[in-house]
Amino acid sequence: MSRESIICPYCFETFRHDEVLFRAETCYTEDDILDDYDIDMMPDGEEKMRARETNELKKAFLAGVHPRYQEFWERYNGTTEQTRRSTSRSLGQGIENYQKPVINPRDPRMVRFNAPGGNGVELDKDGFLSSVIDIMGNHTSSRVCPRCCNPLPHNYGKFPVKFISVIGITGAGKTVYLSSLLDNMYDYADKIGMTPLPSESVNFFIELNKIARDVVLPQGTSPERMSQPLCYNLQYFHQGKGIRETSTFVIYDIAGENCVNPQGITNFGKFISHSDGIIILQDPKQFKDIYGEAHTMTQSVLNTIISLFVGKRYCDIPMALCISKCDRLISDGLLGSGLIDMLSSEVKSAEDFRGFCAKDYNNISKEIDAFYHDHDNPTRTALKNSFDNFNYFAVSSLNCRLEESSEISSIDGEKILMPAEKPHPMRIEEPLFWLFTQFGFIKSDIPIINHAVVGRVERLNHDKKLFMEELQRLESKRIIMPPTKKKINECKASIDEINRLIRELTSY
Ligand SMILES: Nc1nc2c(ncn2[C@@H]2O[C@H](COP(=O)(O)OP(=O)(O)OP(=O)(O)O)[C@@H](O)[C@H]2O)c(=O)[nH]1
Ligand SMILES: [Mg+2]
Ligand SMILES: [Zn+2]
Repeated sequence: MSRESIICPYCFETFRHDEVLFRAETCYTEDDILDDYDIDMMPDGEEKMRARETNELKKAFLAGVHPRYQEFWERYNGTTEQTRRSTSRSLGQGIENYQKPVINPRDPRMVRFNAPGGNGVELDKDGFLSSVIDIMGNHTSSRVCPRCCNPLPHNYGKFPVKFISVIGITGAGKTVYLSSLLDNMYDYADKIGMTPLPSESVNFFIELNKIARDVVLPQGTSPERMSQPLCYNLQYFHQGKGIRETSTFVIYDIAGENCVNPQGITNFGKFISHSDGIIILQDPKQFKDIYGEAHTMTQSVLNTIISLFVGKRYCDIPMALCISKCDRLISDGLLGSGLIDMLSSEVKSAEDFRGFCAKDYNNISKEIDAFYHDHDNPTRTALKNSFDNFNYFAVSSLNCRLEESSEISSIDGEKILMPAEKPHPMRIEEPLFWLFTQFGFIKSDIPIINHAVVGRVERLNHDKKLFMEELQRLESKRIIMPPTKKKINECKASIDEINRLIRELTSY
């Protein structure tokens, strides 16, 4: 259990568990508050004093958006936080969760100090400040970040956190992917020996973006808006450390458009630069030789990612390049039968234990690499040259017949589609499993193919060629003086070193 500082999943500021603020359930509106003038006019006495006291207290619990919350969301065209009405215990109807008064648990005028000894608030069984009772007697466990006042999910901060960005152009399938992935997480996680803990915010996201037969697909989000981060706790047996652990995952849904324009990079870059893993969803229409639509966005996105992790020769953040909607490529006859067979089969656990099945995966990865070679070699080259830890995936979150519904999208005015049969997602869990192997959470049966190695070996071979040419030039001299002899030896040593590196890299 981590008692270290907590990183806010919104503003990335760090703070201690007992520095959090709370959203109070006690909540008044302007209508509940008396005009000071009316109190002044009351006859002097105890009643007047009590009225003034109560009125001041109510003012402290006045509904309204906290200025720091407001400031955070201004650059994203307003908040995307929604209030789940069925579970909201909000007193005032029509009051959003983010309008509830923010109270400071260290302020005895706002909260009851009911810890033994009456000096402070009570901590939970893990020693965390996770709930308080306000001075009006109402309990709250809605913690918010002390810097940006955004909500912290239940238990957030107790476990180590991994941040994952899912990036893709508008319409690439991010929302459908995340909703399908999270909705099926119990079954997927089980394959690798993990157990997801219930998460109200994730359930709410799935409810809002339900993927099912005869239910309209989610409407797109405009790119400048920021979707709520999705926080998820997973329990597992850490196959590297050999102990049971819980980790928190925070997943961000980021429109690729924000990785190419400067304003977008300013606003969204921090989510990417704080990421421990990245999933890029590439829409099949981005293969321009296939569908004739010129979308070179993927390379711009890659360049932006590289520039966000400056100071490194390679970008070593694990990156899953993932073709979305691969059912389209299949139905359009663009994938070979071998790859189709592999993609159509279920993601399996490793043969002897609940880990990553690289025996199956490596073949898929090789085939998709070949597909990129044929259809989007610039992206493939950019990856091999600049990323030290990437891999290829192809997924379909729907893989079912779609029909037009009668609903019209408020964004592009087109009819919204809906699945006409039960969706049959294809291998959507695989990129996540791969990230887990890279985080060291699970093991794979055999070493996982690493294409970046190929790029590095290519570069080493190129360097070796230059040294060999230099060696030839030096050795061809008629008279070899000691300084030349020294250079020859240096060249030979460099070639030996390169050979050693190549052997090391290709020994898997
Ligand atoms: N054939 C097929 N279509 C898909 C699949 N996933 C998504 N789509 C289609 O792509 C559309 C867009 O998917 P979204 O998940 O909303 O895309 P997004 O990346 O979230 O888009 P924005 O929110 O606009 O950035 C869906 O409405 C579907 O019509 C899939 O696996 N197969
Ligand atoms: Mg979306
Ligand atoms: Zn914050």
